[in-house]
Amino acid sequence: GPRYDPVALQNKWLPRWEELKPFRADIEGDKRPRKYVLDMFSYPSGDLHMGHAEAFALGDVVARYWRQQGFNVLHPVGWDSFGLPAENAAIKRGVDPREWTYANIDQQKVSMKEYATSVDWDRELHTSDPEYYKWNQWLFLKLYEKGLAYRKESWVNWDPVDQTVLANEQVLADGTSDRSGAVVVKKKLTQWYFKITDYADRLLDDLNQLEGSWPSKVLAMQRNWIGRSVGADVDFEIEGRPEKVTVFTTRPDTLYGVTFMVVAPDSDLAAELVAGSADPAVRANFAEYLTQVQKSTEIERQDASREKTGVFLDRFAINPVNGERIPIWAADYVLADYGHGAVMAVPAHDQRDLDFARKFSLPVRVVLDTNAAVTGAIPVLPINPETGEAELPDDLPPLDPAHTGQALTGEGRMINSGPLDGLSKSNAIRRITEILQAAGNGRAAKNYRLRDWLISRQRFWGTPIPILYDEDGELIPVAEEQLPVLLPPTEGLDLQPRGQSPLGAAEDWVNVTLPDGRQGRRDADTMDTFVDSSWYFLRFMNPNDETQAFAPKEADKWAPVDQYVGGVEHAILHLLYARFITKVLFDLGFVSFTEPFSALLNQGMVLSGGSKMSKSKGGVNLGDEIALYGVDAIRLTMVFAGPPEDDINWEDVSPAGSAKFLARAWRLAQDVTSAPEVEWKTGDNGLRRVTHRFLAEAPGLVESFKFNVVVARLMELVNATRKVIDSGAGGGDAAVREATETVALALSLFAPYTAEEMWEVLGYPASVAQHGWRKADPTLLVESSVTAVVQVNGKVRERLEVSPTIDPAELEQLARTSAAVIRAIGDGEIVNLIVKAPRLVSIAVKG
Ligand code: ANZ
Repeated sequence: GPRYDPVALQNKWLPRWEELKPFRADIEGDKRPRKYVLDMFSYPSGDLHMGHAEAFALGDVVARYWRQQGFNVLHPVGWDSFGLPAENAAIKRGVDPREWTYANIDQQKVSMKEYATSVDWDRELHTSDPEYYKWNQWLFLKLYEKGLAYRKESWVNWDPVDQTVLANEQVLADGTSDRSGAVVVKKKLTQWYFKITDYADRLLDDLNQLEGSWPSKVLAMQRNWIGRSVGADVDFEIEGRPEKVTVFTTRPDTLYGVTFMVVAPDSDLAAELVAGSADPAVRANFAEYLTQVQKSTEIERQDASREKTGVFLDRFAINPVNGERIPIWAADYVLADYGHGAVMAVPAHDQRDLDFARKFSLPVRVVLDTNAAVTGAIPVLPINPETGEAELPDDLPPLDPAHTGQALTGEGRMINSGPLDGLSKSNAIRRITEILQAAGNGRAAKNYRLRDWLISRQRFWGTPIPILYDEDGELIPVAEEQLPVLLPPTEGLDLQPRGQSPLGAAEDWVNVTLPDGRQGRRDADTMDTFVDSSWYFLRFMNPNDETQAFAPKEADKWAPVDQYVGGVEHAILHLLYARFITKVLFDLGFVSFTEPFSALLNQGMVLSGGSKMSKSKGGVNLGDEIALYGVDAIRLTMVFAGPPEDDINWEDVSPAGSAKFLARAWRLAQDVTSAPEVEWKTGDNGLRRVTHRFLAEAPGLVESFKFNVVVARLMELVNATRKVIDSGAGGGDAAVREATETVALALSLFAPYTAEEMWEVLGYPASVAQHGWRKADPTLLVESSVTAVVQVNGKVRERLEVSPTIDPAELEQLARTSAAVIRAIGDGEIVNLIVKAPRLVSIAVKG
């Protein structure tokens, strides 16, 4: 007979689908309920790889499933096509980044189509098209109007290899660039920022809405990134300076334990304070220290184990609660852009301050007795009858951080703290905040780890920032009607990174006539590509709309995205930015929801030899695997390997096994001899039960992402069907057709080519993807028998196969007549007998 030939099936069905467009979302007229399923769009840096193959297989199961369940599904595709890799490749090869980018897109597109992702190709978008990036510029102007886009001169993370600024999020934990791998350095530049910090509270609090539908790991990472700290701002007078200096502290309770103040060496405050010192040696010392500090990364500076360094600024502050005069130092463990860039140092209770105090011989004063119990009164200690003094138990550590080197960070009772004495830590925090507030030199305050989003890039291949400057540097936003500000041709431009945007050298482009006729210049920087991806999900409803970024009415009908699928590497950056922009658009009245992605699935990675595959490290090539086993077998292997969020070690799975299984399934359809009109009821009852159990269980399993379990059950169904065919009943049995159709419907989620072919062989028109799932017949779900257990004095003595609807009296009768039960009762007297039909008979016997 014919042979299962996956490549032939691909060649047959791919063009048919192009024609039929079975995956088109109906944006307007459709009455069906809607679902929006979105895979994180891909960066066109080369052809699709195994990682894409996993993510797209998983997302596609979800999209195909909801379609099958009767939903009008929007499952679009786009390309995140601006960015450095295109520019770097273009520089290397001397071509326009456009050429490289669009050639890669074409290649990925062919592969994605072959991979049978059920996307609506009519909605494809590329962020590097002027039709798209025009709306990035529109978005920028909206943020600017709202005061959410601003320019600031500041120290920025500088990638010395790519010669560009990096967002904090792009600096890896070891202080290197996530782009080039170079060690990131600091540089002072005037840059554009988006004021995401205005949204810190909402970004944090709204994560609660996503609990249960986003991976808890991602929620935790977002919370940690936003990093809200609650405490107080305290104002310190400075000798010889009219203005006070404010510090942020999470521990205002320790205010009586402050013995010095530390400011960030790279803050304006440090420079100003040291300039006020009369001692030239102090100023020289500071200057030298600052140079040294600027060579270290933020990550190094936050490393608590690092040897403390610092210099005395020859200035003094006054503690507002006790009037003490404390020296002011500059040290790099204090960061310029956190809190107020200055701290009140409490060495007894803060490890960093203690390390610093020990290094520079500064005083340490304990203000919290961590040996005292927190609840109830200070414990009554045993009194030594000879000395008459309270005796500390031996196992209590002495309150001597200056000598032990261990800061006292635990709970306790306040001491040496005037009005706070005797209070617990939390009560002291409350009390001192009130005291400060009443005296006007402090107040409750919050701080965030989150920084504003730096969006300027000194590179060519991105969205031009729609801002002009006059000769005085005065800023003029480009009028909305003038958008898009198009990227110029690359001809004659040197794209080589030089620390300034290459656009600045495009004379014809950068020099403009201002609206009032004067001469001006364009902002030559381009936007971070995370701007592009922060709102792309809103563009898919009307990707070709020339009048607006997106249609608010359509956006509200479809968004938020019901299921977002993508890698955990986007746990912070992309997701945080998309959440922020969604909230901004909500505030501007463009959308009526505040979270972009209702549910998130992070697929695991595909590993080879235990390590992540990548272009540089090599690994398994997707194209080769597809050539060997076929698309369907690869897709099936991806979903069968385990829970979607787990990594897949490609050596541990069997695409050959998947192909074999698909051939088995396909052969069932070949062997069915009955007509589509055959009466199901006449079929083999046992097989019908297996089929209907599967029909009943599969949807719940898919919805809880147990795709691998669905495949396992499907294998059982295929085996049961084969058994009936081979048992002599043959392919004419109605139950065989019913089971095989069910196999095809289920396979359409995982192995679309095989499923489509089976569906045609079974006598139906394409496409199986448009056919609904079948409802299970409840009468076939009733179990035909259950096991009843008979216990005598708690011990199981008999198991009986009985009907699930057995009468309790009948069950008791069966139990009483069982030989094993009679033996167990022996001469005893039955004192109690409980029947719980159909599962249990429990007999209590005495004597
Ligand atoms: C006094 C104190 C006493 C502090 C104590 C802690 C413990 P989080 O939780 O990360 O918000 N701090 C404030 N601004 C800083 C800056 N710019 N750079 C480095 N450290 C800074 O940390 C807040 C605490 O970190 C603040 O509370 C302050 O030290 C320090 F027993 O103030 B604390």
